[in-house]
Amino acid sequence: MTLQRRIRRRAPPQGAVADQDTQRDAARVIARYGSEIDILSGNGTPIRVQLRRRVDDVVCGDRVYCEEGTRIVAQRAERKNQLTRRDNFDRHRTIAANIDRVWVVVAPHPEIPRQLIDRFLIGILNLPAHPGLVINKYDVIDAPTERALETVLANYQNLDLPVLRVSARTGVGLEALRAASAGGSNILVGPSGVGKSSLIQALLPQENLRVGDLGTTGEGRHTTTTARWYPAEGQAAWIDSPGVRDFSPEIGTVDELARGFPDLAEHADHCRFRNCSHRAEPGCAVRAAVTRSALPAARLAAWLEFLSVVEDLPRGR
Ligand SMILES: Nc1nc2c(ncn2[C@@H]2O[C@H](COP(=O)(O)OP(=O)(O)O)[C@@H](O)[C@H]2O)c(=O)[nH]1
Ligand SMILES: [Mg+2]
Ligand SMILES: [Zn+2]
Repeated sequence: MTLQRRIRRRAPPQGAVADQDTQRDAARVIARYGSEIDILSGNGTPIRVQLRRRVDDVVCGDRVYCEEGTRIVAQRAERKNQLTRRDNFDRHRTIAANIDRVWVVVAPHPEIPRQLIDRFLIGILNLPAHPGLVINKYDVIDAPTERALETVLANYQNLDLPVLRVSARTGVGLEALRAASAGGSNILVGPSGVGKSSLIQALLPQENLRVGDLGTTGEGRHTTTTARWYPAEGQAAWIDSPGVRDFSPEIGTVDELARGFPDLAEHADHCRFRNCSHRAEPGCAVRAAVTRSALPAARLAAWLEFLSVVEDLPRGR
């Protein structure tokens, strides 16, 4: 699937939605299963309730109200934001809503999916939400892999991007991850098999997550199929999500693209032309920054790749 097809404009919001100030006694949606959802009850146990077609746009992380004395959802509270991806049939799938931080989880083997990281960054900064990078399976990294990893990570040094090197297996780095997650909702995204579910399991031993190898035969695959909300201490929450091989940010304009490149924007303020594309214009401060090694060349390359895609999008809706 081409990148062009994968970057699209945002779908309009829909559904029966309550505005912010009536949200007080709404219940958190833990997970969605077809026309039913699990919500978090007052004592922390899940309750299965029914959706109606009129209030169908409900996902993990949403807040909903039930009809008085029933287990039927009457209304969904307004969302702060939502993370959406395109499925194999090119349909928009909202993965989760009301997200404060998005942690892109990767493993050092077979290799760091750098394009996936770039794409997620653009999407996350446009939600908007705080991005973070988690390098899991640090217990099995060898010296050459670590050197290759550090080369990739150096590209992101000018971003306000926490990078945590962790191991769900040995517990290394988990306290740093827990500390960085405090007081908000945190979703783990990334490819299958990198250890997203294992990380939440290690952080919340009282929970019982589906963890397992891809391609395990016999028993079937113990992988995550729908996003799930896990409340944690101190008003924090973790959201486990199904693995994605690819992700395309839902952006349609150059301004939205620029939001995904704050490290370029810092220099772009000094370009001679206000709408400089940083391709070949004279007086381009972004290219000058690359020349004097103040900006990694890979970041400019990533910008230019996405820019041609956004410029080729059809105008208007
Ligand atoms: N060596 C090692 N293996 C891990 C680590 N975290 C997870 N795994 C293994 O990686 C596989 C996939 O883990 P899982 O949590 O299901 O990945 P997910 O698809 O991202 O949710 C499982 O076999 C885990 O035991 C880690 O830190 N180190
Ligand atoms: Mg999983
Ligand atoms: Zn420029």
